[in-house]
Amino acid sequence: MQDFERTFIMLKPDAVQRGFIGEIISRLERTGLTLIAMKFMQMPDDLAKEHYAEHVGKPFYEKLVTYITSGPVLPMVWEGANAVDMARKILGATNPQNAAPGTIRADYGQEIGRNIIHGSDSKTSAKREINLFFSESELVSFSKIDAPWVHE
Ligand code: DAT
Ligand code: MG
Repeated sequence: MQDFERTFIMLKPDAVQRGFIGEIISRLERTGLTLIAMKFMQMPDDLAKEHYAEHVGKPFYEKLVTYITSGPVLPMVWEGANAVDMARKILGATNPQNAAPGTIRADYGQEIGRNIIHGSDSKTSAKREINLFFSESELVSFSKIDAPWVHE
């Protein structure tokens, strides 16, 4: 089996408030990606600012931080073959109005400022974001029993 990649995925406050936690996790699970860490938390302001540091100064930055700290979020780490790109495809385009049907953002969202879910955009950001939300000991490495039926 190939070397697995890890990606950081987070359900945003709208996904939590609208009751889509279970459905969205199910959609990720059934792709064969493996959940190796999760938390349920109200994101502190400083963590939100660090998470979205690349967007400082952009016109939507303040609203983005307000949105992500407006209610509980559910940060997760998922592992699998080509996990970063695969998850981005499953999430869909940033703006739900441009996202392909069948993607999470298209199926659950209407607006870019309420786009349901976050996913790392590269291996480098995945590493940075995972370290921001989880310590090494919180990442649970294990072999899933169906692995030979998911991977060659
Ligand atoms: P993504 O979340 O797809 O990686 P991003 O990193 O460019 O997108 O932006 C982070 C979040 O900021 C995004 O999920 C929604 C919000 N956002 C991005 N571009 C925006 C814009 N032009 N107007 C309003 N919100 C925006
Ligand atoms: Mg991004």
